[in-house]
Amino acid sequence: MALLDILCFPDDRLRTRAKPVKTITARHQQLLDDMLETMYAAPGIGLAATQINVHEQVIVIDISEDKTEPYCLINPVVISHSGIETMEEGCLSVPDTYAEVERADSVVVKYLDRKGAEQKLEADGLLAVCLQHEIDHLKGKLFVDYISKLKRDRIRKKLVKQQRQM
Ligand code: GNR
Ligand code: NI
Repeated sequence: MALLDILCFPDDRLRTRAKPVKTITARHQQLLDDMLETMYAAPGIGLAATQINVHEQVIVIDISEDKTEPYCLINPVVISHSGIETMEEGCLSVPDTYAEVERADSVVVKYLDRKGAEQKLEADGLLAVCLQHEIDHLKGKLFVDYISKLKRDRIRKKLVKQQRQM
C-alpha cells in the first residue's frame, strides 16, 4: 500500500476529464487500495483518481463513522436524480475551504465494483452529495465552480500564496 500525493486547486491537472476503465487489472486493484489508504489518512470521506493525477474513472468513498464501509466505484454514472439540497462541502484538493453547494438530494448511480460486476447504488443525504462531488472530479469539475467567481478568485489567491510558502 502507498500514500499518494493529492493535487491542489488551482492545479490545471484537476481539470482533466478521466477516461473510462476498459479492463479492470491488478493495477486497478492496487490503485483502489492506495486510494482508500490515502483517503483514510487525509482524512476524507471520498477520493477521485483525478485528485491523485490518475485520469481514469475510479472513485472511493466511505462515509461511515468507523471507516468500515468502503465503496469502490469504477466508471460511475448518475442514471437518475431527484430533489435539491444544500450542504456545506469541503475538498481535499481545496484545503481549509468550505462552501454551500446545491445538488440533487437523491441519486441512483450505476458503476462497476472492484470485481467488475455491475452495481446500482441508491443514495441520499451525505452519500448522495459525496457521489456527485466525486463524479464531478472525474469530469474536471470542483465544488468551487458552483460559487461566485469573486469568491473562487479569493480562494485561488489564498491557496497559491499558501503553496508558495510550502
Ligand atoms: O472529505 C470530504 N468531505 C466532504 C464533505 C462534504 C462534501 C463533500 C466532501 S468530499 C471530501 C473529500 C474529497 O475531496 N473528495 O473528492
Ligand atoms: Ni473533492
